[in-house]
Amino acid sequence: MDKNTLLERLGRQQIETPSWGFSASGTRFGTFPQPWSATTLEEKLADAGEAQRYTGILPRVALHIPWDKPTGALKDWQAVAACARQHGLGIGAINPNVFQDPDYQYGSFCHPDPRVRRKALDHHLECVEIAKAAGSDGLSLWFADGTNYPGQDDFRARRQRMLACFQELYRALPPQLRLYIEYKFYEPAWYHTDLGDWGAAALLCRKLGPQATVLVDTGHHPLGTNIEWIVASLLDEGLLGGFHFNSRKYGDDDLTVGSINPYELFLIYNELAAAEEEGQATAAGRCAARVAYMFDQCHAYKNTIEATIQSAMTVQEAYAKALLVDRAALQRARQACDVTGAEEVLKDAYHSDVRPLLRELRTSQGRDPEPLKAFRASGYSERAVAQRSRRPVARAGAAG
Ligand code: PSV
Ligand code: MN
Repeated sequence: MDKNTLLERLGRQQIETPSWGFSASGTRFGTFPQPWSATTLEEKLADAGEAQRYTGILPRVALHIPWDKPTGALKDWQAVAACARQHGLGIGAINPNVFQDPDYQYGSFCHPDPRVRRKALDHHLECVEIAKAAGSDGLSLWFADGTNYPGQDDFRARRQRMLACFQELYRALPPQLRLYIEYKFYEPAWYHTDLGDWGAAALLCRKLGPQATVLVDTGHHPLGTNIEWIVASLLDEGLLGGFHFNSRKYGDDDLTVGSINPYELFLIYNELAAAEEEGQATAAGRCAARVAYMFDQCHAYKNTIEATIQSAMTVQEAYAKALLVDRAALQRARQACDVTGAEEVLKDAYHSDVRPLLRELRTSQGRDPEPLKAFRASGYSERAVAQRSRRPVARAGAAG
């Protein structure tokens, strides 16, 4: 690929930041106060705008409802969207929350009680209206639904209840709004989860229609799962809707993307870049062109904006390396069953130093070539600490 095409493709890379990634977070055992962390929606948008200003690839913020409902000066969704615009941002995916209210102890869309299912569905319908008002084109859906002991509930009845709720939700979607249906194999339910894997999510999408797609959260698989193969399979089916990027060592750790497994991140991007190159000619190519990329990370130990900028730089590097894969050589090696040769093609790209290329990209966009260093030198965090540190820390939510 020539350098101009490379720079042009890198220049189009975009990732959404999660509003909750800028607030104080912690572990399941507690939330840690961080003097710089954002408490209000205005502060989250300001911080997200700062991360965007330095990187240029984070133009939208995903919101979690009700954590991010308008309050105070932001009196409605138009005001929220206007505030985002002031910070150079748009509103990304709207994330309903049916996992914290005590009514959802035994499930939401799968709950045996129709009253609870109705409440969960109404919340989703409210989120459709929020998406319309805030200018978002996606709902990102995650369900904590599952059971904790054998025999607790009827698996098939739960599936049918979930499908019925989804069908009503789907009927309420305007044509531009996509559903990103997220799966997770366990937690908070320990015996079974109703949307436990990509197969369950994909089957549901098939039953619903083309606006329903699967979202892959990289932290939501059993250890050792081949995520790049899942990505390839979903692309091939035209069902890959989006990502929640983060990194993990043991469970759903929500660590900074690429911090533990950068080669895996590269291999995921390799599948995406290969599909992109097929363009409109294949289902995978058409699907890849519409994937919604998002971070879903909690920064309990790092400065939140620094961690976000670091994440943006990491995904830029992973994507740049994936674009450098010599596809013709890879194809030749595969065709000849040259296993070592094929792997070496990938390793060659993976070991390339793409940082000079990315510095050139940023300079051409009028940005500092070293976003993390530039942000650290800017004094923004010090000013935020001075303004925010005397306030009580609100738990803005961080289920991970
Ligand atoms: C669940 O673990 C999840 O990944 C979902 O995306 C939620 O919306 C998010 O975490 C909340 O932190
Ligand atoms: Mn997630």
